[in-house]
Order: sequence, then structure tokens, then C-alpha cells
Amino acid sequence: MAKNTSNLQIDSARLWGTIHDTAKFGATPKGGVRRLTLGPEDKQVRDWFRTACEAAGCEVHIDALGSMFGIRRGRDMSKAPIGLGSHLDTQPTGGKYDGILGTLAALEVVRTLNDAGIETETPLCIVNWTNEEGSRFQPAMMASAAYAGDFTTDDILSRTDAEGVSVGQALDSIGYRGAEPVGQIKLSSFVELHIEQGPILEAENKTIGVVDHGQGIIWYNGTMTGFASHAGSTPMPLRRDALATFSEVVLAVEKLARDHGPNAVGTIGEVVVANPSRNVIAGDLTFTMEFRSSDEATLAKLDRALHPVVAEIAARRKVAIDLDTLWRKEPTHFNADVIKAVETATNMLGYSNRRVTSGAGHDACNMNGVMPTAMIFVPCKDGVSHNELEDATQPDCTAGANVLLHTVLSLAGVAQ
Ligand code: HGY
Ligand code: MN
Ligand code: MN
Repeated sequence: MAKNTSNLQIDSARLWGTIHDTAKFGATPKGGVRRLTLGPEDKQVRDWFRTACEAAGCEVHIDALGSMFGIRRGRDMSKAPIGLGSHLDTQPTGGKYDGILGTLAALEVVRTLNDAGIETETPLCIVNWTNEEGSRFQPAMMASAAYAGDFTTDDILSRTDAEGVSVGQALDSIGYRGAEPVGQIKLSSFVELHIEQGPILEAENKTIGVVDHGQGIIWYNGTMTGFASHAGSTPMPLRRDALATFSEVVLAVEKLARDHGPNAVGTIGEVVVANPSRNVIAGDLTFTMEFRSSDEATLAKLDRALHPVVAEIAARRKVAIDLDTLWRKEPTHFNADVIKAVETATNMLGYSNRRVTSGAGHDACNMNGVMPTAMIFVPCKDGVSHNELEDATQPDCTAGANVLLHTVLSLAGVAQ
């Protein structure tokens, strides 16, 4: 007799427990998590995750960029598994839920199916993607981008962090440079649960976001070359001040985003002054910059408008400014069938919901390029993320994991 799974629910206390237990790996005094990719804290949580996957009966595979794939057997092993998961790395001042909820909820789905003695028709594969955050190594969503064919493995292995450590060296330092080629584990579709990292669901008192689109992103690396000189004896008209020039560019980026809004954001997140000194006019500096929009045309307009604005500032201030486009990801339009599966599961479970566009980038955005993919959002407190204050509730995390469970069951089918 066909197993009736409609009343199946995940174990809320167990999921909540794993979220808070694993938050100790990289816990910060302010209640956040600092788990930079491929560092010692990432190794701790990876070791924990591998042990937990194996204890749940999954066969764990690790690819050449350290992404972790826990395969749960299905009745028909000739079918490519349904993928579910996210990432366990965090920002330097990250929170307990960004990426972590989706990865641990995927494990909870497997644990729940084990407890219920349910075998799916199609196998499942829970995934922890290496370096989703893009903070230590660029770009963001790095390993899933390589899986999707946007970068070669060798290119990514050679990328270095601010200390000059390569991805390859970092993988070796924590023992996670896997033997399997990137892309070897074939998946048939992918579903990712994530906190919204924005204010909409909470403001509208909705439990679930059915994510149908994701913003496009352009990342730039910038360098400025002015002329270092004495802060006291250099007259103002003779200065080629890189920091003052940088400040004009910061405000120009903000103005471009506002002028192209409301569907546009622009951010300068990092600046490093070479040989800083309080009584030296800054000569050289490097900085990062990004634009995002869910509209292809707006993203293209932002990029086109940027260069002449920067060139005018550079010429007027006699400071050379070089902008290198590091990474460009066009806006994501998720797969209609998987979106429908998420929406159907959500309505079957009776959760309030609405369609949303993701402001943040996610591994699912890369996976959508190579297989049917969609996402599930749950609210986070005040929409705050990439901040140690990041917070979510147990009921919302439970609801998201239940939607993930039933979405995956609808895609994988239940063995008779
Ligand atoms: O940048 C992003 O949107 C993601 O958090 N890495
Ligand atoms: Mn994330
Ligand atoms: Mn993030």
C-alpha cells in the first residue's frame, strides 16, 4: 500500500539543536559565527557534517574543490539524485542561519525519512558547497559556479586570499581536496532552503517565500594610484589624494544605484590603503565594488554608466583609477516546475506564503543554470543578515524544513 507521507513533519527540536550545536564552530562573543571558508572552523563543521551524513546512512563524496555530497540511496539508483543543501561557510561577522539552515535542514530531511522508514524512488543528495560567501576567496558561490561550468577547477584552485594562500593550499591544509572531479556527482534537480536576508516576509507576516527570481551581480576590483606626499607641506591644489578620490567614487556608486532604482543596489565593501599613515596623503589603494539588480537591462545600464563617471573623477583629480570586472552573474529565473513543487508543498502544509526575488546570491542560482532549481525562504529578524545579530525563529526554520521535505518528496517520489 502506498505510504501516506502528507502528515510527515521534520523533527523541529532536532533541527534547532543541530543549528545551535554547530554554531559553536567559529562562535563569536556577540553570538554570531565566524567560519571563513577552508579555515580551521570550517574544517570542524565539515568533519561534523561528514560524520552526521554517514550516521544517517549517506555515502559522502568530496570533490576537487571540497564540496561535500551525501548520497541517500533511492529505489532506482540509475536515476540522478535530487540535490538539496546550501553552505556551511560564513562571513567574517556572520550569523547562525545564512547557508547553515539550508544545509542542516537537508540533513534533517534525510533523518526524518530514515525515522519514517521511507525510501524515495529517486536517490537524494545533500550538499555543502565550498565557499558560497566569497569573502576569503572570490567569487562568491565559487564551487557551485565551477560545478555549473562557469569556471575551471584549476582556475579556482589558483585563486588566492589576501595573505596569498591559494584555494588549493587551503583545501590541503584542512584535508578537503577531494578526489572526485568537480561535476562528477550528477544531480537531476536542486532545492535550497535559506533565510530571506531581507525584510519582506517578516513585514508581511509570511512564513514561506517561494523564490522565483534572483538578482544578477557584477563584482569589480578597483585600484587607485595617486601620489603619496606630506600631509602638512603639500598645498591642497597640488594633491593627488587617492583616499579623497575614493570617497567621491563611493558617493558616485551610491548615486548610480539610487538613480537606477528601485531595482538596483550598489555597494563598496572593502578598501585597503597601501602603507597608511596619518600624516601622509594616501597615494595607492585597492577597493571592491558591486552592483545588483534582478533586471538584466538595469544591470547593464549600471555597468555602462559607471565607467564614464569614474573616468571623470580620475581625470579631475589626476588619480589613476582601474576597474577590473571580476565576476558577472546574470539575474536568475528559477525553474517553473520546481517553483510549483515548492508552492504546492507550502500550500499543502498550510503555510502563509508569497513569491519573492532573492536579493542575495545563492548556490541555487548557479545550479539553475544546469538543472531545474528553485529556493525556499523563511523570514529572518528585521531582515538582517551578514551581521552577528542575524536571527530566525524555530517555528519558521521548522516550516522551511517541512516545505523542503515535501518538495523533495514530490520530486523524488516514494518507492512503493
Ligand atoms: O553575496 C551574496 O549574495 C552571498 O551572500 N554570498
Ligand atoms: Mn547564503
Ligand atoms: Mn551570505
